[in-house]
Amino acid sequence: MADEQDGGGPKPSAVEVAKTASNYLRGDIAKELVDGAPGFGKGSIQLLKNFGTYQQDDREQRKSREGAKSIREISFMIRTCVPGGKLTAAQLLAAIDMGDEIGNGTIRLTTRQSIQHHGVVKGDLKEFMQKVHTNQMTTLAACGDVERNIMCCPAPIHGDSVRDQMQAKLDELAIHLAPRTRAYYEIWLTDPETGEKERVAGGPEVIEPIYGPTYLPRKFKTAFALPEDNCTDVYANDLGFIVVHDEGRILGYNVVAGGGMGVTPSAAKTFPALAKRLGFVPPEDVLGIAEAIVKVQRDFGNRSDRKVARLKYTIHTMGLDNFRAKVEEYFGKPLAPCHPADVHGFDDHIGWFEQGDGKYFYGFNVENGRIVDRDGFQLKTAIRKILRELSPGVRITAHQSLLFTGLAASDRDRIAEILHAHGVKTSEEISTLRRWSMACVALPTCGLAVAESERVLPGLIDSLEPEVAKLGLSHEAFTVRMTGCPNACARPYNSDIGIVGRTAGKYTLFLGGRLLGDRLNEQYKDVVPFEELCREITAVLACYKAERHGGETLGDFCHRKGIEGVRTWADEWLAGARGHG
Ligand code: SRM
Ligand code: SF4
Repeated sequence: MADEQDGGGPKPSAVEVAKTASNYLRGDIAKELVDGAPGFGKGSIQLLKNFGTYQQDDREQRKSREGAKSIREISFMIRTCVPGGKLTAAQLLAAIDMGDEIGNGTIRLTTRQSIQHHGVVKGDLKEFMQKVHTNQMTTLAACGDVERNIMCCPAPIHGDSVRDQMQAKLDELAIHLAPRTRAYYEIWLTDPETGEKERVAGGPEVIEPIYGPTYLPRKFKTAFALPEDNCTDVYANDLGFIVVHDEGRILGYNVVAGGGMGVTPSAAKTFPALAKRLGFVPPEDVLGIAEAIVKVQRDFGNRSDRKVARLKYTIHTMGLDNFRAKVEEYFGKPLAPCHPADVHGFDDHIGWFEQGDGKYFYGFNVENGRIVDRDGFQLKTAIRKILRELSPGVRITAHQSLLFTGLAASDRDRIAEILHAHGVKTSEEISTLRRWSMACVALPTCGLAVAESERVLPGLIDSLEPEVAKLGLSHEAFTVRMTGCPNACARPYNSDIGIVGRTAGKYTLFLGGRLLGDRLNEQYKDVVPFEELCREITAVLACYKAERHGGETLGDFCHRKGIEGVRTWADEWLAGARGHG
């Protein structure tokens, strides 16, 4: 229950108070940036998120400082927006260089097609932002209570005018929903040496026409998808546009709203949700309907309790029909009913493909999105070499991986040669299991992690691979998604197998979602020690192998048989009662 204000009505949350007093996100950031302290004050920490910047510390360093619990080595995670995951070789190279020069020597491709750097210290923040700007990219609205990086299928298939039109629509929408505040330029892009006021074109302050002075009650996420290719997990977003097309022409978009994954287990009022089908719009109304939905969320979202401030809760509280009516009022006309088209395919675009203009693209699986050099595994160096030598176009997928585009047929062997020379496998050499797995960042940087994720999933996959092979399931595609807490940054709640951090070393297992992303899974077992995960999952796979119907997918099988049925079967198998224990 939110606190009441003196005059009645719920008290705005601390973040709302900070935003209200911030003068369009400025607050005290500029002042605190040069105050000599290693970090920022509470209000600025919240405002910084709108500039893609999170104050963090390495949680392992914390532990190792005996008797000095309160001392933390503060550094920053910075997220750069990459709308639709589209960038150039030069931009990715610059991002990798910045990781080496200013960050922790790695970069991270995210589940929403953007890039994260970790380990940037306060004194280097401004230089970092200026480099991002020089690289023609931005961190503005990569995090915070605004529209985040908008997702779209990144596959560069020329001659597929539907995909082209969809990708172009994303670009329009990203510009339309971008915050207009000049705070970003004032704080980060002024030149302290020359005292120059702004490096970029000046002009009068523009009051936020869409967001207003307090922006949105919470983060807001949007994705585009094709019915035949839901590679962006459109139903996990606050707002989704599913293309309706016929013979190469986009007829319009089915609009879905109110998806979101994060839950707080201790707060029963929170839940994961898939977006609900709201209505259909022609292409020229995409910007208008998006703006109307954002504004309804701005005006009716909960501003006192951030746990229930996402659009999914606004819809839950208002009821879908009332929400639709309010959206229609803001939109200025009624919404047509949804077209029957819905998602029915999913492609991660991994592998070698013709792109329709005589050239090729190569979908390269980056395990958990981490671009790093380690002993015997020089992934960062290999990617640098590919980018410098072949100058491909680059796309980031919603599965934390890369597409190298515009390649010649002969580049295929060269890419394999470069990868092998650096101890890296090609996408064709990794298992289907690994290809479809993904983990969130979690420890040591994420302040919300209760368990490991990115650092332990590869090992779990190592142990599962032989079990999957023994069961003859090596070619089955199913999603395994792991997170270090229930906030669900790797979207575990609509996957075939979801593994969600419960407490240190222990996880909740979920089953019954699917690759298609249009069904939530259900809790299968709770508080499972990490060491038990391989056995538990193998038992589920054994059940699937024994009892599936025809080409049924893992998620569909678990859904049909029911969680209880799978559990009983798998437990008997584990106990040896089925002769396999
Ligand atoms: Fe996330 C918070 C990382 C995609 C739901 N997420 C965080 C923070 C910033 C932790 C924090 O608040 O202190 C994590 C930074 C960790 C670090 O050290 O880097 C973080 N989220 C990520 C990324 C990098 C995970 C990854 O491995 O790729 C993804 C960045 C996406 C991007 O480029 O914008 C990321 N986060 C997601 C997704 C997936 C998606 O959007 O498709 C979700 C679930 C969908 C959703 O939003 O509901 C997600 N992140 C959350 C939540 C829970 C939100 C909620 O409504 O309950 C939080 C916590 C919060 O907002 O309070 C969170
Ligand atoms: Fe951190 Fe939790 Fe998100 Fe993982 S799911 S990155 S642990 S907030």
